[in-house]
Amino acid sequence: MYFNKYPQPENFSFVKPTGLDVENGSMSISERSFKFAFKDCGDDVYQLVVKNKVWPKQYSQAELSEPEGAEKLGRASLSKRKGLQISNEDGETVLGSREGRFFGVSGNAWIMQFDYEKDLRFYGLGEKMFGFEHTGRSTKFWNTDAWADFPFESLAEGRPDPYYVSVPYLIVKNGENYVGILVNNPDAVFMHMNPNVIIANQNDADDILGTRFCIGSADGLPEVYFIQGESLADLTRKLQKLVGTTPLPPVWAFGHQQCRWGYKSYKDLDNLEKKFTQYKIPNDGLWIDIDYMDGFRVFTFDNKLFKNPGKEIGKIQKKGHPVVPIIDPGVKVDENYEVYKDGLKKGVYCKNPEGGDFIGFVWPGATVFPDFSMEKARSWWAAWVSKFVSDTGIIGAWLDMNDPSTGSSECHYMLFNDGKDKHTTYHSQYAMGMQQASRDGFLMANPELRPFLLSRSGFISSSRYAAIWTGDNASNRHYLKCSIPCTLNLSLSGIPFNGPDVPGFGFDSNPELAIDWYKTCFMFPFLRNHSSIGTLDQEPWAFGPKIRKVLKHYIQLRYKMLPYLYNLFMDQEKDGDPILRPLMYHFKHTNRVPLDKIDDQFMIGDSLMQAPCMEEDEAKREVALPKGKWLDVMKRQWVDGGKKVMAKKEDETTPMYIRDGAIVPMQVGERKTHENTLDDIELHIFLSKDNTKAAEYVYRYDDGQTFAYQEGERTRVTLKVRQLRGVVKIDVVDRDLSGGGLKIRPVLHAPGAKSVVFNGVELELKAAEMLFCGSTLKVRKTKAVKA
Ligand code: NBV
Repeated sequence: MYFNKYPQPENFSFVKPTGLDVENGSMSISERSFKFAFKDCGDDVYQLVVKNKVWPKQYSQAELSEPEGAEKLGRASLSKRKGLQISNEDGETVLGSREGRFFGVSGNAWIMQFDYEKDLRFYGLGEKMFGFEHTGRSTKFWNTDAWADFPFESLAEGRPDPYYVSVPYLIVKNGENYVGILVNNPDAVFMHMNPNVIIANQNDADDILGTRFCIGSADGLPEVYFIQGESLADLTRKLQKLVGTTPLPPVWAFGHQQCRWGYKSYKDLDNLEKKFTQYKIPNDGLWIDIDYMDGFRVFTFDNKLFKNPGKEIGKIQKKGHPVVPIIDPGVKVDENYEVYKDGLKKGVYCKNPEGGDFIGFVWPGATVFPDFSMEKARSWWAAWVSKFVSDTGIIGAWLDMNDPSTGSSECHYMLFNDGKDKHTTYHSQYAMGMQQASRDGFLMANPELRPFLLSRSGFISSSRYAAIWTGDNASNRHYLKCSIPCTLNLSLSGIPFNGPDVPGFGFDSNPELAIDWYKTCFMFPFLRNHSSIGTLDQEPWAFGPKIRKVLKHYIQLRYKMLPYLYNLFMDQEKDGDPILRPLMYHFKHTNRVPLDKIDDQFMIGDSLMQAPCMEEDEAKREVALPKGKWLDVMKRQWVDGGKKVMAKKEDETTPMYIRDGAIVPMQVGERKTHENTLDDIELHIFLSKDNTKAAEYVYRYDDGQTFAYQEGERTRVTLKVRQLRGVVKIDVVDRDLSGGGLKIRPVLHAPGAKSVVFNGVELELKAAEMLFCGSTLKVRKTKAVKA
């Protein structure tokens, strides 16, 4: 497979208006006949499926919510002359086929070309390394193992593409209108967003044809969803309904995670636990990498490193640190190894074209691979995972190398479905099969516990099973800067729970970089410190006391704001809004404050906005501040938005802006351990002097680990806040204490407030200070009250 050469429309034959029979759902293209169905699935989602014998079945195992199949075609239309059109509420066309290029084929490959206008903007595409807005790019979707599939020298400052995760989902922005195009096809899907590249790797060559905006695939059933959205938020919610939202993870998954390729023994875990306690740095998961295994045999432990894994893991977990082992899919070929023998007996491995088991060369040497495309292999794997979970007491796992990485063995010889299906039918879904089976295994062992799985690769809808970390990055500013757009686009593409290795995986990190990386990512949905073997240590204390103090502050702050993050995740599960959002998710792009290409600022929920300093020697940076009033945390002042402002780079602070009217639940005081007190919170209320608008916030908490919340065991308190003539009124307007009682401690960031009244009772206000993002904020607090 070539990664930077793409199918081009010139090599396709397109259906002519005379060959398109819309009434009967058939078309002919140079002597070949195709059947098609274009239907309205409800909720402004439209599905096109084209059938022909070269695409015998739908190989995609993406779990999409069943389209309803209404008769009408709502905001979409298909006609001989214009091809496919999607319009907005007012009937204006947002996306339309390029004339005469509605659908084309080239052998088994297919393509759809659309009208390109220079105002169109492109986003999404799942996990990509090339920035937030994608105009001018061509890309493919094919899960890769970046460090093995691209020349090593090209990685450090490069933008390897395709990357680990394949989500062929393109967001097209046309003014304030949006259309999402989801290609439900596991083969090598490609997309052109008007690239100016004709000769591969020659960026200066002109695109002589100009309007190259296409989607297609090298093979496989053309099943394409078109989703119309009135805003980016509306579109994202509709996409999430289709692909499924991410089930609420256990609360420990939102804490800080400590990992390193090299942690491998009980001694390492014990040592880490002691260090976090000694320095009063909160941390949840402690992760162990491949060396804990006996000769890299999956589901085993090296008995010199763990004498009694169950007991030793239990000891660490009792102290509040879930131990998260890596699990690779490859099974060592070894006649004396139970797992291998069992799989052989059950016939669960991928085949080669000669009918033998496909052999790859990964950590254990010669390795076979469970064929997750088959139910029997998924349940076989689930049973082994379940046993591993029961034997060790683990409550989460780290699924690596599932791209799948086959080492030096060409993966096209790896066949699926007992050798009947070629490699391309399942390659990019392999990780998802492993995630599904692993989640099933955890649930078999502990049906009441929410498992946490982290995976390297993924596919459409895989966020139902596992979170994603964005693979092997490098400890440098290039990857630091890429981390924001990469996480934002994954978040817009149906994978909201994700994050990079902080402060960088490959090569050595350094004090300044570690600080900038933590300041940037401390509120990312997933936060894990992970580094490669052979690199300098980079635990939060590794760079000395001065740096430790700063990193500790940001980690503590994440824990302080954990109730906010956790509640954002509950919203995600219910409505589909991601945690990290681009500014244009909430604000309009204007000429004064253009937002459509901003990739170095982001929103955390709808209340907090960060604009981190990521350059090495910058003294200050420009920040786009959308309309409205903001609390500039560094300046400790309310400032007017609707313009660009400057922020200084300082050692301990970071540019953070809080929206007027924001209500942010936080844990009490400074957080020194991972322990949470979700039933006793500070309620931070941010109000500029003249803000008289009512604000509402729904605070929820549950036991943080089981599914009991689905049976109603969750506390839910709706609060209304309003400031009028210097009085801040806080009222509980709805209350369900099914998960337990709730104590609230209002904290005011409201310079105009003279008094505060909670449920009709005036509370005494006391002046206090609070260290927030390195800045000492003057606040006023009241005593705790019962909700
Ligand atoms: O298991 C070792 C590493 C792991 O630390 C990393 O996070 C994975 O992305 N793993 C890849 C295999 C080695 C890659 C060079």
